[in-house]
Amino acid sequence: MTRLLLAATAALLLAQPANAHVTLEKPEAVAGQSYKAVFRLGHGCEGGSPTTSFSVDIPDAIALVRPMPKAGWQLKVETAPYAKPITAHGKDVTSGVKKITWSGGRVLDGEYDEFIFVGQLRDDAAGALAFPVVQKCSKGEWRWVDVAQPGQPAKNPAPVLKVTAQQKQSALRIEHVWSRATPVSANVGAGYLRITNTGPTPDRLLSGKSDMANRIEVHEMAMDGSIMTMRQLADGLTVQPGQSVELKPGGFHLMLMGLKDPLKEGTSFSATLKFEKAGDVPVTFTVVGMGAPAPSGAAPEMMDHSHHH
Ligand SMILES: [Cu+2]
Repeated sequence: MTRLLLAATAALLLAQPANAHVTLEKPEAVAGQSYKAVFRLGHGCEGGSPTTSFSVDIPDAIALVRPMPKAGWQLKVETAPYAKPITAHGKDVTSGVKKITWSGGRVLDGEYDEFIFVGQLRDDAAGALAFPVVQKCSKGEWRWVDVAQPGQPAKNPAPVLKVTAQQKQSALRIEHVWSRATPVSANVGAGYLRITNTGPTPDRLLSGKSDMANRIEVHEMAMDGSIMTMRQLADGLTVQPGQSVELKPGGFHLMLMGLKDPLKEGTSFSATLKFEKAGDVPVTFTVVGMGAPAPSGAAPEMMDHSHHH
């Protein structure tokens, strides 16, 4: 129902005014994806004068732009530094095409033609992206550069691309989130859970935060010879695609540093986990008794955590 309503609203918003004579073949795109812009030219200038030049300004939200040459037309590009670099093939690209002009060709008034480029929508691109176009003819020109304001349609509208935000669907499944009660004197606590990565790329648990503690670190416990040691994983804990990682007593765990109140059996507390890609993920820890085993479904205990720190 909601989706239908949204679709209907989008269709209304995208409906081009009757006088829009340069339009984009595909007026919708998703941020972070490549986009092929096909500008459709429907007619010449006033008096039926044939079109001889077509130029388009490239907004900052689209980068790595490459124009498509057209037989019989000269292609000219103007480049400029980007407001911020964009990464392509592992390298930072700091400048690119900001204006494209096709000129020297001829489109008669009764004919149809297309002008094309490809580019990359930035991850943070959003909303209505206007591409100001200047169409020059043998006699006169059209400046399709106006942007509609609320309640005020554009007189000579620039072609507009509606960019929707990237779908940030979490590829992580987080289960068995639990903790253990702490003695009154304790200033640290531990948190355990299982992370499953159902997505196609690795992600990393970096840290966490909660009102219960000053900060939450990711720790690993391991044997150093015959001594059990604990260290913070400064680079976080990586979860590979298709894999599960269990944070459990005796292994990986979350460390609540600077505990503000003792953790009490039978209570729960909320926290936010921070992942490199998935971002902030809210979780709720269930606190079991000091000597109690892990809740059912969680990993079997390997070693009690209370001997550490
Ligand atoms: Cu620890």
